[in-house]
Amino acid sequence: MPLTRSLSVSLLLSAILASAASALVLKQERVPSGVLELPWSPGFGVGRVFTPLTLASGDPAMPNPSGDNTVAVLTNNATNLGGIALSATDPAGQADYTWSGWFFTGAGDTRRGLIVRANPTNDFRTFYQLVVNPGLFQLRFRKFVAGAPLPDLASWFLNTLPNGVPTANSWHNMKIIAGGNEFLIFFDGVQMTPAPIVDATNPILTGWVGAYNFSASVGEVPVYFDDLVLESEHPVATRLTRWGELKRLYR
Ligand SMILES: [Ca+2]
Repeated sequence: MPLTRSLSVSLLLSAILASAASALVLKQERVPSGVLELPWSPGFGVGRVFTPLTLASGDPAMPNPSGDNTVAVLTNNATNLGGIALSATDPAGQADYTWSGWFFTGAGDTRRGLIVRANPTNDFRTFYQLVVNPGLFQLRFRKFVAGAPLPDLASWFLNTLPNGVPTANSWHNMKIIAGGNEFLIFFDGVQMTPAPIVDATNPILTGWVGAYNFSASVGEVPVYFDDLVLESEHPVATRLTRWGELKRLYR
Protein backbone atom coordinates (compact mmCIF):
# COMPACT_ATOMS: atom_id res chain seq x y z
CA MET A 1 0.00 0.00 0.00
CA PRO A 2 1.38 3.46 -0.87
CA LEU A 3 2.43 5.52 2.11
CA THR A 4 -0.19 8.22 1.46
CA ARG A 5 -2.96 5.65 1.36
CA SER A 6 -1.71 4.05 4.54
CA LEU A 7 -1.67 7.46 6.19
CA SER A 8 -5.23 8.14 5.04
CA VAL A 9 -6.38 4.88 6.58
CA SER A 10 -4.64 5.74 9.83
CA LEU A 11 -6.32 9.15 9.88
CA LEU A 12 -9.70 7.56 9.24
CA LEU A 13 -9.19 5.07 12.03
CA SER A 14 -8.32 7.95 14.34
CA ALA A 15 -11.51 9.70 13.25
CA ILE A 16 -13.53 6.56 14.03
CA LEU A 17 -12.09 6.35 17.53
CA ALA A 18 -12.64 10.06 18.13
CA SER A 19 -16.25 9.82 16.93
CA ALA A 20 -16.93 6.76 19.03
CA ALA A 21 -15.82 8.65 22.10
CA SER A 22 -17.89 11.72 21.27
CA ALA A 23 -21.42 10.24 21.25
CA LEU A 24 -23.33 12.55 23.52
CA VAL A 25 -26.56 12.22 25.46
CA LEU A 26 -28.66 15.18 24.32
CA LYS A 27 -31.77 14.55 26.39
CA GLN A 28 -33.43 11.75 28.28
CA GLU A 29 -36.70 10.94 29.99
CA ARG A 30 -36.25 8.98 33.20
CA VAL A 31 -39.25 10.39 35.06
CA PRO A 32 -37.01 11.32 38.00
CA SER A 33 -38.85 11.33 41.33
CA GLY A 34 -42.06 10.57 39.45
CA VAL A 35 -41.99 13.79 37.39
CA LEU A 36 -41.45 14.09 33.62
CA GLU A 37 -38.14 15.80 32.87
CA LEU A 38 -38.85 16.71 29.22
CA PRO A 39 -41.64 18.65 27.50
CA TRP A 40 -43.87 16.29 25.48
CA SER A 41 -46.37 17.13 22.76
CA PRO A 42 -49.34 14.97 21.69
CA GLY A 43 -49.87 13.76 18.13
CA PHE A 44 -52.79 13.03 15.82
CA GLY A 45 -54.80 15.82 17.46
CA VAL A 46 -56.07 13.49 20.20
CA GLY A 47 -54.34 15.07 23.18
CA ARG A 48 -52.85 11.86 24.53
CA VAL A 49 -49.29 12.38 25.76
CA PHE A 50 -46.91 10.90 28.34
CA THR A 51 -48.06 11.11 31.94
CA PRO A 52 -45.70 10.27 34.82
CA LEU A 53 -46.36 7.32 37.11
CA THR A 54 -44.68 5.94 40.18
CA LEU A 55 -45.34 2.20 40.12
CA ALA A 56 -47.39 0.90 43.01
CA SER A 57 -46.19 -2.03 45.04
CA GLY A 58 -47.10 -5.27 43.29
CA ASP A 59 -47.27 -3.73 39.80
CA PRO A 60 -46.07 -6.41 37.34
CA ALA A 61 -43.78 -3.76 35.79
CA MET A 62 -41.70 -3.75 38.97
CA PRO A 63 -38.78 -3.72 39.06
CA ASN A 64 -38.27 -1.51 36.01
CA PRO A 65 -34.86 -1.65 34.25
CA SER A 66 -33.32 1.27 36.14
CA GLY A 67 -34.93 0.23 39.43
CA ASP A 68 -36.37 3.69 40.12
CA ASN A 69 -39.93 2.42 39.58
CA THR A 70 -41.00 5.58 37.78
CA VAL A 71 -42.31 5.35 34.20
CA ALA A 72 -43.87 7.46 31.45
CA VAL A 73 -47.35 6.20 30.53
CA LEU A 74 -48.89 6.54 27.07
CA THR A 75 -52.56 5.53 26.99
CA ASN A 76 -54.35 5.20 23.65
CA ASN A 77 -57.78 6.75 23.35
CA ALA A 78 -61.08 4.96 22.74
CA THR A 79 -61.21 2.98 19.53
CA ASN A 80 -64.11 5.05 18.18
CA LEU A 81 -61.81 8.07 18.56
CA GLY A 82 -58.89 6.37 16.77
CA GLY A 83 -57.41 4.10 19.44
CA ILE A 84 -54.19 6.07 19.21
CA ALA A 85 -51.63 7.97 21.26
CA LEU A 86 -48.36 9.60 20.24
CA SER A 87 -46.00 11.57 22.48
CA ALA A 88 -43.15 13.58 20.93
CA THR A 89 -40.27 15.79 22.03
CA ASP A 90 -37.97 17.95 19.95
CA PRO A 91 -34.64 16.43 18.88
CA ALA A 92 -32.45 19.21 20.34
CA GLY A 93 -31.75 20.65 16.92
CA GLN A 94 -30.46 17.37 15.49
CA ALA A 95 -31.60 15.65 12.30
CA ASP A 96 -29.40 12.57 12.70
CA TYR A 97 -29.46 10.86 16.08
CA THR A 98 -29.94 7.71 18.11
CA TRP A 99 -33.29 7.30 19.88
CA SER A 100 -33.71 4.45 22.33
CA GLY A 101 -35.84 3.45 25.26
CA TRP A 102 -37.49 0.71 27.26
CA PHE A 103 -41.12 -0.35 26.91
CA PHE A 104 -43.26 -2.76 28.90
CA THR A 105 -45.19 -5.46 27.05
CA GLY A 106 -48.08 -5.63 29.51
CA ALA A 107 -50.77 -7.78 27.90
CA GLY A 108 -49.17 -7.20 24.47
CA ASP A 109 -52.53 -6.07 23.17
CA THR A 110 -51.65 -2.84 21.33
CA ARG A 111 -49.06 -1.85 18.71
CA ARG A 112 -46.39 0.00 20.64
CA GLY A 113 -42.91 1.40 20.22
CA LEU A 114 -40.76 4.37 19.28
CA ILE A 115 -40.97 7.02 16.59
CA VAL A 116 -38.32 9.17 14.89
CA ARG A 117 -38.36 12.07 12.41
CA ALA A 118 -41.91 13.04 13.39
CA ASN A 119 -43.23 16.20 11.74
CA PRO A 120 -44.26 18.86 14.30
CA THR A 121 -46.23 20.86 11.70
CA ASN A 122 -48.92 18.23 10.99
CA ASP A 123 -49.71 16.88 14.49
CA PHE A 124 -46.89 14.35 14.08
CA ARG A 125 -48.79 12.41 11.43
CA THR A 126 -45.62 11.94 9.36
CA PHE A 127 -42.84 9.84 10.94
CA TYR A 128 -41.02 6.52 11.09
CA GLN A 129 -42.05 4.00 13.71
CA LEU A 130 -40.45 0.90 15.23
CA VAL A 131 -43.30 -1.07 16.79
CA VAL A 132 -44.17 -4.46 18.16
CA ASN A 133 -47.50 -5.77 16.92
CA PRO A 134 -50.20 -7.05 19.26
CA GLY A 135 -49.29 -10.60 20.24
CA LEU A 136 -45.62 -9.56 20.57
CA PHE A 137 -44.52 -11.80 17.70
CA GLN A 138 -43.62 -9.24 15.06
CA LEU A 139 -41.39 -6.15 15.02
CA ARG A 140 -41.94 -3.62 12.23
CA PHE A 141 -40.14 -0.54 10.93
CA ARG A 142 -42.36 1.59 8.75
CA LYS A 143 -43.22 5.08 7.63
CA PHE A 144 -46.38 7.13 8.10
CA VAL A 145 -47.09 10.02 5.76
CA ALA A 146 -49.91 12.41 6.69
CA GLY A 147 -51.42 9.80 9.01
CA ALA A 148 -51.34 6.91 6.55
CA PRO A 149 -48.97 3.94 6.93
CA LEU A 150 -46.86 2.91 3.96
CA PRO A 151 -45.71 -0.68 3.35
CA ASP A 152 -43.16 -1.84 5.95
CA LEU A 153 -39.58 -0.82 5.28
CA ALA A 154 -38.58 -3.92 7.23
CA SER A 155 -40.14 -6.44 9.61
CA TRP A 156 -38.92 -9.30 11.74
CA PHE A 157 -40.39 -12.24 13.62
CA LEU A 158 -39.09 -12.02 17.17
CA ASN A 159 -38.82 -15.80 17.59
CA THR A 160 -35.51 -15.37 15.77
CA LEU A 161 -34.06 -13.52 18.77
CA PRO A 162 -31.79 -15.27 21.28
CA ASN A 163 -34.45 -14.87 23.98
CA GLY A 164 -37.36 -15.67 21.69
CA VAL A 165 -40.71 -13.91 21.52
CA PRO A 166 -41.14 -11.34 24.31
CA THR A 167 -43.40 -12.50 27.10
CA ALA A 168 -46.30 -10.54 28.55
CA ASN A 169 -45.35 -8.23 31.42
CA SER A 170 -41.69 -7.85 30.49
CA TRP A 171 -39.40 -4.90 29.72
CA HIS A 172 -37.58 -4.60 26.38
CA ASN A 173 -35.28 -2.07 24.75
CA MET A 174 -35.62 -0.55 21.29
CA LYS A 175 -33.07 1.59 19.50
CA ILE A 176 -33.16 3.43 16.18
CA ILE A 177 -30.07 5.05 14.70
CA ALA A 178 -31.16 7.57 12.05
CA GLY A 179 -28.55 8.97 9.69
CA GLY A 180 -29.79 10.62 6.50
CA ASN A 181 -32.10 8.10 4.81
CA GLU A 182 -30.42 5.15 6.53
CA PHE A 183 -31.60 3.44 9.71
CA LEU A 184 -30.14 0.83 12.03
CA ILE A 185 -32.58 -1.06 14.24
CA PHE A 186 -31.85 -2.79 17.53
CA PHE A 187 -34.12 -4.87 19.78
CA ASP A 188 -32.79 -5.81 23.21
CA GLY A 189 -29.31 -4.96 21.97
CA VAL A 190 -29.54 -7.21 18.91
CA GLN A 191 -28.84 -5.41 15.64
CA MET A 192 -31.72 -6.59 13.45
CA THR A 193 -30.02 -6.13 10.06
CA PRO A 194 -26.28 -6.11 9.31
CA ALA A 195 -26.62 -3.17 6.91
CA PRO A 196 -28.68 -0.04 7.42
CA ILE A 197 -32.27 -0.02 6.14
CA VAL A 198 -32.46 2.53 3.35
CA ASP A 199 -35.58 4.56 2.64
CA ALA A 200 -34.95 5.37 -1.00
CA THR A 201 -38.30 7.05 -1.70
CA ASN A 202 -39.05 10.52 -0.32
CA PRO A 203 -37.25 9.92 2.99
CA ILE A 204 -38.15 12.03 6.02
CA LEU A 205 -34.83 13.66 6.87
CA THR A 206 -35.68 15.66 10.02
CA GLY A 207 -38.15 15.51 12.87
CA TRP A 208 -38.96 14.86 16.49
CA VAL A 209 -38.66 11.68 18.56
CA GLY A 210 -41.19 9.92 20.76
CA ALA A 211 -43.41 6.96 21.46
CA TYR A 212 -46.54 5.42 19.96
CA ASN A 213 -49.44 3.27 21.12
CA PHE A 214 -52.30 2.11 18.89
CA SER A 215 -55.03 -0.45 18.66
CA ALA A 216 -58.10 -0.63 16.44
CA SER A 217 -59.78 -3.07 18.83
CA VAL A 218 -58.98 -1.97 22.40
CA GLY A 219 -58.75 1.54 23.84
CA GLU A 220 -57.54 3.10 27.09
CA VAL A 221 -54.55 0.76 27.30
CA PRO A 222 -51.72 2.30 29.35
CA VAL A 223 -48.28 1.43 27.95
CA TYR A 224 -45.22 2.06 30.09
CA PHE A 225 -41.98 3.53 28.75
CA ASP A 226 -38.81 4.52 30.60
CA ASP A 227 -35.22 5.67 30.17
CA LEU A 228 -35.75 7.15 26.74
CA VAL A 229 -32.45 8.54 25.48
CA LEU A 230 -31.60 10.86 22.60
CA GLU A 231 -27.95 10.68 21.65
CA SER A 232 -25.93 12.56 19.08
CA GLU A 233 -23.97 10.79 16.36
CA HIS A 234 -23.76 7.21 17.48
CA PRO A 235 -20.51 5.23 17.32
CA VAL A 236 -22.13 2.34 15.43
CA ALA A 237 -23.52 4.62 12.73
CA THR A 238 -20.21 6.41 12.51
CA ARG A 239 -18.37 3.14 12.23
CA LEU A 240 -20.62 1.94 9.40
CA THR A 241 -20.20 5.16 7.47
CA ARG A 242 -16.46 5.23 7.93
CA TRP A 243 -16.25 1.53 7.05
CA GLY A 244 -17.76 2.41 3.68
CA GLU A 245 -15.10 5.07 3.24
CA LEU A 246 -12.38 2.62 4.25
CA LYS A 247 -13.54 0.08 1.69
CA ARG A 248 -13.49 2.72 -1.01
CA LEU A 249 -9.86 3.50 -0.16
CA TYR A 250 -8.89 -0.11 -0.80
CA ARG A 251 -10.49 -0.34 -4.25
CA1 LIG B 1 -37.76 5.86 35.60
